Amino acid sequence: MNLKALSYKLRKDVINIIVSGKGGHIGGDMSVMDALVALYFNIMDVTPENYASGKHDHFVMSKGHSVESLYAVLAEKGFFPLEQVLKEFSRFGTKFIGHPNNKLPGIEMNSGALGHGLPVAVGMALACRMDGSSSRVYTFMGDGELAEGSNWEGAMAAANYKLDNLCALIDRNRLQISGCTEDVMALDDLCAKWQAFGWHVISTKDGNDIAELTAAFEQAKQIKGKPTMIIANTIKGKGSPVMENKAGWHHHVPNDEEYRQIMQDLDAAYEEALKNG
Ligand SMILES: Cc1ncc(C[n+]2csc(CCOP(=O)(O)OP(=O)(O)O)c2C)c(N)n1
Ligand SMILES: [Mg+2]
Repeated sequence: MNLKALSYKLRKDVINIIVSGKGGHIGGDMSVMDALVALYFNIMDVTPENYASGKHDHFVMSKGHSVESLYAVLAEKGFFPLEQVLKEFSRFGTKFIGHPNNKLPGIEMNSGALGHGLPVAVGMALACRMDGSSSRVYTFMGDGELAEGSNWEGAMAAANYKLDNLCALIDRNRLQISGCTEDVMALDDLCAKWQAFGWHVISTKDGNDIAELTAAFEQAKQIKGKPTMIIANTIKGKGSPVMENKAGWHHHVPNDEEYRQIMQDLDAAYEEALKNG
């Protein structure tokens, strides 16, 4: 499968989900999509078939506001039909709400209140080890999310317990809800911070490059005695200049003209990926 092309097809699904539900965190959906595609299609052992057994790799979407990207990926994996997401997302009484909900197949943890994914993933990784399970635990966080102090308690605990079955990823798009992370709550030197907390750190050159991300996840599997943090240097709104690097597109529903332009850009990127793939 041409995963680069798939990532642009899934971005189009996300745009349609957001337009159908009249709301959504579009910018962070676009920046994290390539990491989700690399994880779900190259790395993680989890399918609709093995999910009920509990014997599979585990994922926590800590940056829960990017749920639309997770819905698109889980639909592509066959956990539920995309048509159902399009029909139900954000409508009254649905399970397809605006943040991850563990009543849905494929979603193990409710999230959305930032800062809880890593601490819970630490507990899941510890539980896997105590059960003698070889399953690995993954969690994706936002960079703005790191302002929550609970992350740093999780960071200490993961290193303390030498959780080499845990791999976290930061969607380092350098924007949060109201502007640049470095203006709102400065994070750099982010690599040095995680290293000081006892983690193996991989900083990607291009956090929207599926091959580079896949190599990073593979490297993490080889690391013994410590957890791994992948800092994915991404572009918020990746896929169309209409959305890219704009804080105002953190949560935004495209109007008709924006929608047409974004879909045209995503189609062009899809075709380009097919040609080069
Ligand atoms: C505890 C908590 N406080 C505030 C919010 C509101 N909120 C939703 S998204 C967001 C910004 C997150 O920025 P970042 O983690 O960088 O996400 P991304 O850029 O990947 O979309 C905030 C403050 C929240 N969801 N949870
Ligand atoms: Mg961010």
